[in-house]
Amino acid sequence: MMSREPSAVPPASTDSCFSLILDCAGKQLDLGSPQVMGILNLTPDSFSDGGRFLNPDVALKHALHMVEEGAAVIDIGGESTRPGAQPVSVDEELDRVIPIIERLAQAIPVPISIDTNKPLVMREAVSAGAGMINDVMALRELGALEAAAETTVPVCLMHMQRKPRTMQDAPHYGNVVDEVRRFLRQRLDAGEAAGIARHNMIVDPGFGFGKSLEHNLILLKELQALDELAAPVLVGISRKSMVGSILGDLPVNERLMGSVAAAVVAVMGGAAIIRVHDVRETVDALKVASAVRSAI
Ligand code: 9MG
Repeated sequence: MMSREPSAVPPASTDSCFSLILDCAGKQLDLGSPQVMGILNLTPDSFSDGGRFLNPDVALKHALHMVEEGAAVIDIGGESTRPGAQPVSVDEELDRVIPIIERLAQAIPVPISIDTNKPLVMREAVSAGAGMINDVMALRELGALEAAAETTVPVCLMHMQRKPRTMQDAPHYGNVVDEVRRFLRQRLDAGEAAGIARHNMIVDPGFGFGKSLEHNLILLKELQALDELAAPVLVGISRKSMVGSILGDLPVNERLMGSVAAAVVAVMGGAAIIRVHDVRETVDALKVASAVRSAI
């Protein structure tokens, strides 16, 4: 079992209206200060790191490295959600993620999050040791609400217009902030009605999921509008095309600085969890942002 040095991140403002410590199947995720979620894609076709972690030993080594760098939670996915991605069968997804979750759950002190929208994958992943569900479909698949409620682990509900294959075909909103907030409120209500504790739900505006660059920028600028939902906010911008576009169409492997800048802006806007590929750089930047945010 790895040990982790206590985080030196100063506590964020104490006016949060959500539970600061999430119980992730026995492992804790302390949201008293902004935390970093490290990405582990076990897919051949993810936009940034597709194919890099198909070898289980390489995947485990990378996860351990992210924990050493300060990741407070590791998000494991077996199906790409990039625009145009092809769907994966339940069996294929289970084959990709379950063996890694079983091994990793024993090896790291931080929670594992399962990135899936499939009810069976949610159940099996939590049985294998995952302590959080990250669903880009916000539990809209048939049976997902019930599966998530049964597991009793925290769930991240993300906004997406349409589905990954078509979401970037001319996305349109009247008022993107109002519509995203209304959607997330409705999914929180649906989760609660299905038996998920309110304090166990996280919300995510879904940067890049059915949104133009302008929609993403407005959402990031107005992130605080989600405070009304009284739930921790998770933000995923790492290496996404919005960063590449702002920086003059930079390729994926040159988006580190832009991604870190966006993470800082998100934390200043109240984000509690930042989902990233580059853990160490983001952890350092968030320590600075968090110190400024909590200054009195
Ligand atoms: C799986 N995945 C890819 N991008 C994401 C994002 O922005 N948020 C969440 N919650 N998951 C994401």
